[in-house]
Formats: sequence, C-alpha cells, structure tokens
Amino acid sequence: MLEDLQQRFPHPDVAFHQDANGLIYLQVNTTHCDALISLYAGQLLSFRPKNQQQDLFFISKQAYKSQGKAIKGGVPVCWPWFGDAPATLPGKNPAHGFVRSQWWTLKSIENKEDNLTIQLNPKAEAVAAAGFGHLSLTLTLRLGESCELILETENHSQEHVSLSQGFHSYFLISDVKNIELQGFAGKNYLDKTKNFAELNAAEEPLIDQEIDRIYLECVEGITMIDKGFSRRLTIHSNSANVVLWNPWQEKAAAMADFGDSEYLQMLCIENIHANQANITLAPGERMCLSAHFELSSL
Ligand code: TA6
Repeated sequence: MLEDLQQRFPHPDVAFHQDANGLIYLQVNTTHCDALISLYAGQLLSFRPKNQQQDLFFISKQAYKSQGKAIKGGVPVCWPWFGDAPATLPGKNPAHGFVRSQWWTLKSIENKEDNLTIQLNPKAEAVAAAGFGHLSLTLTLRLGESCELILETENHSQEHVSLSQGFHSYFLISDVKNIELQGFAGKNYLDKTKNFAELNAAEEPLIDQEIDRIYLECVEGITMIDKGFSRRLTIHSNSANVVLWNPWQEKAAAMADFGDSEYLQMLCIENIHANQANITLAPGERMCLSAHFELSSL
C-alpha cells in the first residue's frame, strides 16, 4: 500500500510513511506549515504554521495507534453519529461513529491557491458494511498558514436521511490556567456532568474542573487565548453546536489512552451537528460541515 501511494500521489511537499503497527501517515511540509495525517481514521494529527513554535493539536502520549481503535488527539472525525450510537442501529456500536476507527482512502493531493489541499474518503466497503452505503463522505483538508477541514456528506438514497457528526478537535494548550475563552458567555448549553441539564452562564467558561458542555446555539468566531504560548486561536465554523470538553483529573486517570496529567495540556472544542441539530439530507442532497482554525501571535 505504501509503495502504491508513493507512486500514485507524488508531491514534493508530502512524504508517506508506515509505523510498526502498520498505520500509514502523510507527513506534510510546505512553505507555510508542517502537518501529519493518518490514513487510518482519516485524521489530522498535527498542524503547525511555520511562524508558530507549538503544534495546534494535542495528541496523547498514550494514544492508541492500532487498527480498530480511535486515536486520541488531533481531529477525530465523528460520523454518521456523534455521541452514543442511535438506538435504532442493530448490534453494539462505538460512540462517535465508526469512521474514526476505519481505514480511509486518499483521493487527491493538489495545490490550490496558497494551500495544499488533500481529500480523503472512508473506505466504501467499511461504510457499506456498517449499513451506511447510501451515504458518501469526503474530508477535505486545506493546509496553509491556517487550516480548514470540510466534511461533505451526500445522500445517494431515495429517502430523507438524518445523521449527526462532528470534528472532535483536541487542542494543545500550555496549561489550563493560561486559557481565556471568548464566544460562549450567555449561550445555552447542555451540561453532561449534570445529567444534561440545560443551563446558561453570563461569564465565559473557565477550565478549572471537569467540563463537558454542548453549546446549543451557533457559536461563531470562538477564540481561545493562550497566554503561555502567546497565541490566539480563532475558530470559524458552520456547526450548529459546540462541545467544550476537558475530563479533568479523575476521568483522565481512568482512561487507558490518556496520561494522568495530560488534562492540563489539552482542551477539546468540537464543532458538531448533534442532539436537536442533527442534519437531514433529502434524496441527492449534499451538506458540508466546515471548521477553520487560525492561529495568531499575541
Ligand atoms: O465530546 C465530548 C465527549 O463525548 C465526552 O463526553 C467524553 O466522553 C469524550 O467525548 C469521549 O471521547 P472518546 O474519544 O474517548 O470517545
């Protein structure tokens, strides 16, 4: 597979390599950025603009990197459900969909404007085997000075189809105490730590304990200021909801694929369509979830 990829997608800015577990990666090195993409799970694992010292994304030192498991870090793609699997699906199904633990195929690598644009699809056989062969999915990554992810779903069936989805983005932070969030104050959210109670807070959230909230209103133009890394992250997305998640000490210690103290260095800000905001596609309809991540120095 590695040689085949090297022959079919020769590009001066992309090198392919395989790890000891057989996972295959695209190592990107352009004039604007470095990035790492895993073909297993179709997952952006790392992105660093050349003018930044630190990566945009967190990846756990204990992340599984083996087939059949999700990789804890970067931007896992949750599709065609976010959170628990729909109760109507037969059998036992993993949380956050099945494409984050499946192989994807590389569709194209192109230079477009100032970006390196990479397109991936989950393997059609895996999508069909999970009972979703009537849908197709394409992930587009636009990598330049900033990075943009676009997840396009198309309904090939004659029926209306509802689904939920999300980018479960893990951001690297210098320390939770250095973080200032903007864009959430005054917005309603479901609090998973309080049995999904619907709440509202006048102030911006602090990351000083476990946080697991689904913000229900469109939160456009989120910013996260990291005084330790002297940088600001701005997120623009068309997602209906935004999740804020940090497991904090106790839950971090209970996860085998997460270091005990790593909760101090990560924050998930997840752009999703879920809960009351599942998407419904008419026959033949296509829909995109997009998220644009931009770093600037303070
Ligand atoms: O999106 C937030 C969340 O659903 C949390 O409630 C927590 O359970 C986490 O994601 C789980 O992510 P994981 O990758 O471990 O399945």
